[in-house]
Amino acid sequence: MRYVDEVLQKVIAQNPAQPEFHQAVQEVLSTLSPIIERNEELYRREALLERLTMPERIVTFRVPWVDDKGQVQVNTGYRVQWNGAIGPYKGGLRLHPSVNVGVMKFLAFEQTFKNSLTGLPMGGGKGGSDFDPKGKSDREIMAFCQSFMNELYKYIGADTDVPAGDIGVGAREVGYFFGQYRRLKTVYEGVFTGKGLSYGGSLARPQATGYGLLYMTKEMLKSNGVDIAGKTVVVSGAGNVATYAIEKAWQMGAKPVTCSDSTGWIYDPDGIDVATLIQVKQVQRARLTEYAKARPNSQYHEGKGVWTVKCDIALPCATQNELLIDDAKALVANGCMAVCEGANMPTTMEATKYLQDNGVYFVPGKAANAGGVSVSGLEMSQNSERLSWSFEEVDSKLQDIMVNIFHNLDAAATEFGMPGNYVAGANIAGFKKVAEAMLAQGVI
Ligand code: NDP
Ligand code: 2IT
Repeated sequence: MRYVDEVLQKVIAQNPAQPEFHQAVQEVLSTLSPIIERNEELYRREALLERLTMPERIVTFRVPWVDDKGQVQVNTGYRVQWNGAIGPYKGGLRLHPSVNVGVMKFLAFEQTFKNSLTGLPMGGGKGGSDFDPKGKSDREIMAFCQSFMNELYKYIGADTDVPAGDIGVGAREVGYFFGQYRRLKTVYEGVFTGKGLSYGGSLARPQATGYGLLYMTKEMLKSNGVDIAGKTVVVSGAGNVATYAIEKAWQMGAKPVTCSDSTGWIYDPDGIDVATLIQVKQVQRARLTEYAKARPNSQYHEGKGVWTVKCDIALPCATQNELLIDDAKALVANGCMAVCEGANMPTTMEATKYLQDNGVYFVPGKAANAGGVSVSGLEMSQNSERLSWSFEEVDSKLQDIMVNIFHNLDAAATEFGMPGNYVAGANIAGFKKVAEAMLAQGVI
């Protein structure tokens, strides 16, 4: 049996009831064969894939907090430190009721390859909790964040593990986490990224994932002879990634016409208005029904549906497994030419294969959404030298990083006999650096 298949079987057997984790490992291993086969004996002897598919450490902890009625609530907290071979663990914290250990593991595993692709010295990690921030007061959010940090502070630090935002964690939550860390440790250090500008944050970090997604999309299309200007774009999500993807799509002369949240979606024939979206989701923290009220030409629909809208480019920016096989069929039938993932693993393997088989350019999240963690890496650099760079400087470095990632994965796909397969290219290019560092460091 092929080494990659043996390891996948072990992963599935040893990690029961973790379907998202199995999916992430399968997606990576199924494309690594060409590079594994070049060094199979060495990799087997070193148990390289067994080590790469197992976290260095998982911390699981209790998070008790008091709600506004005086009732004690209890959530589970996690930090998964996947692989530190190329730098301190780095990755976001997610607050969402769907969080469990399998979801955390898939995200930390993906993050390891993503961070490698950025070219910056960051290992892979992820964390979070099954806490649901929806409908909570500011005080309840703070109480939760402080309690979470009362345990997490022991395991993180500027040179060990540097968390950031993800679903349900934005500037407000990062502020509460950072404040509690500083209080407990009596140290002022760059232990978090995505911080506010007044306490060590980087300009352009809020925009970085969405902007980076569009820089990647534009470069990928350009290398295939296509201009992004004038293209119709459908976007899912209405949070950090979606909002700034929509903004940058406009700036590139494309027209983003949809967005969505966990209850419904918007089709705006005039294009999504970024100011209204920010007002509704970031300021009011309201449902998208409020967007429709403010923009009478737009249509609000309950449930899922953005992938049924005719488009040239689709950008899933909400959550995992939100683009299924029927969605892929609808996109192909409507003439969609490119899918670039803003979210982590939003497309199922079956849908990905269908898109690729039907000639749709497909860039996986670990490459396409790497702009966020890249600017996190730049925030760490600024914190280390105790300086702040201008928006233009950060943004220009972000553009260079995204363009480089594309050309690296494109070259890797070609070198290993799968030209145009950006999934394989991203996995191989991300794997190379981590594998080399692990082998160099011995049996760790
Ligand atoms: P936000 O919390 O800012 O926004 C998430 C959006 O997706 C919201 O509109 C939310 O709806 C919707 N959503 C979340 N979960 C679900 C679900 N289960 N079903 C339907 N809709 C859902 O998160 P981000 O924008 O930061 O993250 C979005 C994706 O991008 C995630 O996959 C994340 O891992 C990934 N990512 C984020 C990066 C970052 O820097 N923030 C970097 C790289 C990747 P509602 O408004 O109703 O909650
Ligand atoms: O999935 C991701 O890359 C993020 N949520 C951002 C991680 C980071 O450390 O900036």
